[in-house]
Amino acid sequence: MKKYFFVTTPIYYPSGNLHIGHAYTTTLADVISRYKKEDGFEVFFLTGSDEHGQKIEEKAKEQNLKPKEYVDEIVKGFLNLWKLLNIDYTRFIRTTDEDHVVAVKEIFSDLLEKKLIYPSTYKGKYCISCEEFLTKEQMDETFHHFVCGKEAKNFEEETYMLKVSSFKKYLQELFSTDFLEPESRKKEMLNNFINNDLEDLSVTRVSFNWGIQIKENPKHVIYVWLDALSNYITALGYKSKNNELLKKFWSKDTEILQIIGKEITRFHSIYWPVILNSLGLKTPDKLLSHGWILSGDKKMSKSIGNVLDPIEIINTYSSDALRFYIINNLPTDKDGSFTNELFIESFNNNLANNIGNLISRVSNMIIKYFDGLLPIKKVSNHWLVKNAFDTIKNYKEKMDSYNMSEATQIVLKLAQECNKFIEDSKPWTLEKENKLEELLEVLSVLQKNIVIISYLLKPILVNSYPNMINQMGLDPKDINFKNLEKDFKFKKIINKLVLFERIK
Ligand code: ME8
Repeated sequence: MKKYFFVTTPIYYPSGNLHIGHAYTTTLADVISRYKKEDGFEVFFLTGSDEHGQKIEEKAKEQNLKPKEYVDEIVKGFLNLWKLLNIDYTRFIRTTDEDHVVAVKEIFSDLLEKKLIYPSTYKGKYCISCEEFLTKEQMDETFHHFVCGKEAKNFEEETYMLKVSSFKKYLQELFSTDFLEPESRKKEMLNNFINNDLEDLSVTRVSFNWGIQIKENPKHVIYVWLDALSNYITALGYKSKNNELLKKFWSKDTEILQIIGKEITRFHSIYWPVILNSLGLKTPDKLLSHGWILSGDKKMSKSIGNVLDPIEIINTYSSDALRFYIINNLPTDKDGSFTNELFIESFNNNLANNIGNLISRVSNMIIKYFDGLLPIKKVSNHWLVKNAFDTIKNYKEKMDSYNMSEATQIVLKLAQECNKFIEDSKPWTLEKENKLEELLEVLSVLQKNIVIISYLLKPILVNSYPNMINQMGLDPKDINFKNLEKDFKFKKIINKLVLFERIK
């Protein structure tokens, strides 16, 4: 039976250029998407830009541009970054895309008709920078938002409200499942919102224009979050004539993973399921709410201005190096750091000294001792090859539960074992003592293991993978999960490439 996988990132605000934080989420999604493809899934990977709202309207005004002109420029930068970082999305949705705009209007009308949206007024505090109505728990005593440090403004406006409060029981049931990860975030949502004052959500605004107008009362534009969250289904053709993609990728049999940063967990774990439930659609199987990349002890963020530019890092090192650091060094269940020192240390330890060194030692020995081609030798019963087969199984278990950092570390551990195996078995001595059968076995074991290691790192090391595999005398397209444990027909190794040269 065909397996389907749908993975999404948040759609980012084009209120400035993207930084390492955005690269983090998008790389997580890209790596899991590439892994699922290798594992036989048909995959739809969605990312995009969240272009409406007061903040964007104000930014455009500062530059004397129309909002659309302003976002068009910034979005070009998004696309360029994703290209440089090898992000292989299926669709890049913009909330100004015509099909999205039409569908959001329909969604609003549908919910209004079902009386799940009703006209009202809203009074409270609003953070423009985060486009979020704040509760008192989210601000300090001078009304500064804990997340971005900006002062929230008084807000009183005619608005339409979504009846979130009547979904308390539904949400409590949803939160008794493992749909939201990590567990700590679940508790936070239950204590602060669901089991506390579960308030209705304002879904339209009248004090600015840059948004999707509702048909029923054109002075209202849809408040960014109803517009933005809907992208996950409008991108698949929800409310359009052609909804083949929706049937495939938002069905009960599809595995749906949504990856977000922890500050938008409330929107994705409470309001989004309420909207989906109101529309009669299933809730995603997993909402992975990852921690922040910090700069010092603060969230790296556009509004604070303490950001690192991923393009600089890609140009200085490489996109594979950045992808590797993100996946290996930034586990999703905690906050993480990104500094030049940590980045270089991780690159040198893991990619240069461990993986790169292993590949170059083994390919050099195959060239030196066997003229680049080992006579066929079956090694699948060797203990180290058996370790590699276990590694495949353990890696898959971790990847299947979206634990990409641990999956990577399992592979790195195998590479360390291989390096140690070289030290212990001393192939150079075997050659001197003319123990050619033993030498052949050692090198055949290592060659087989390097193919496995390289293949498991393929979703991360997109540009390096073909070189890693060529360096072992194989063609990248010859390898897949189905034949990974079988015997390969290696070709003669000619090249001596230096992969992952140490950063000085
Ligand atoms: O919130 N560490 O857009 P946004 C880790 N448009 N991840 C980070 C990060 C950091 N320091 N900074 C940003 C929005 N991110 C809305 C989303 S979705 C329907 C609408 C990542 O441009 C992380 O994924 O502020 C976070 O959730 C997202 O960027 C916020 O991007």
